[in-house]
Amino acid sequence: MLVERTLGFSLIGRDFSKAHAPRHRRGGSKIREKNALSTPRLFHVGVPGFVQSRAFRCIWLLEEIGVDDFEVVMVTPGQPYGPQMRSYGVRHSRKLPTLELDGQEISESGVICQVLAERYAEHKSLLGRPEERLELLQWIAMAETCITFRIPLLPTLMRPDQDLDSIRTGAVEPMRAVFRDNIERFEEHFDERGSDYLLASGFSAADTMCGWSLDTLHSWGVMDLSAGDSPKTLAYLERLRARPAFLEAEKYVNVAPGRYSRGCAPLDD
Ligand SMILES: N[C@@H](CCC(=O)N[C@@H](CS)C(=O)NCC(=O)O)C(=O)O
Repeated sequence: MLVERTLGFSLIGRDFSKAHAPRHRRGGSKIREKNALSTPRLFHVGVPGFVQSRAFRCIWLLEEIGVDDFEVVMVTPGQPYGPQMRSYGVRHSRKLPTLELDGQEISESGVICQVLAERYAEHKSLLGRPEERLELLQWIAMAETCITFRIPLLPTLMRPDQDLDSIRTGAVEPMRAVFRDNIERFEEHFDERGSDYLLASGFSAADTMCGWSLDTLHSWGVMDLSAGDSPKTLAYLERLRARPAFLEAEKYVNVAPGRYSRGCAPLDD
């Protein structure tokens, strides 16, 4: 299988032995039945109207593909994620998203999106064409780097003896300039390509990755796409937000901590 080739080990036949291990439900997804795959389980958190963790990218991707059989565990915001996930059997990961898949614990939203896209590629490919692979991987990585605080600004931000004004001029404004420049990267891309999505071949995992970044930073006002100089990137974000799979994935932010199956249906513990 593609996913096994990527990871370099077999994902099939591994055992979940923990108390909250995902159920391998019968009669679920046609995709799962056909390939005898286990149920992917993602850990996620959200604060309504403010933020959804990067697990959003992965749930959105599963929705785009049409995977019926997956589980989402919502943890409690504001409390360390590691101990909460450990109560569900996660051993090492402390960050969201974490994916449990066939006994493996997988971190990093970009890796998770790629692994899931490869796993279900036969059903619907969100990996673009073979000749777009390099581009796909670059966008997947850029989704994280375009929203990261620049390292040289961090010492300024973290100094204990400074007031709000000096933080603003020393770290926040320079960072805004970096974000503005990052938006230009998207704007140039859509200017040159004239495509609706990042890859010329259509919607892909690159869009679920960069889409969360643009959506989050635009909502926070950190990357202002409405300022007038990035109309194509704004239109791109609006296209993404209108996708039924995006709207489905948004629902989890409103539910209480606990386990859910697709469509936010609560699962018994
Ligand atoms: N590059 C990682 C970033 C993971 C990350 O920082 N996740 C946040 C939530 S979206 C988190 O777990 N924060 C808690 C912490 O840093 O302790 C990814 O893409 O998954």
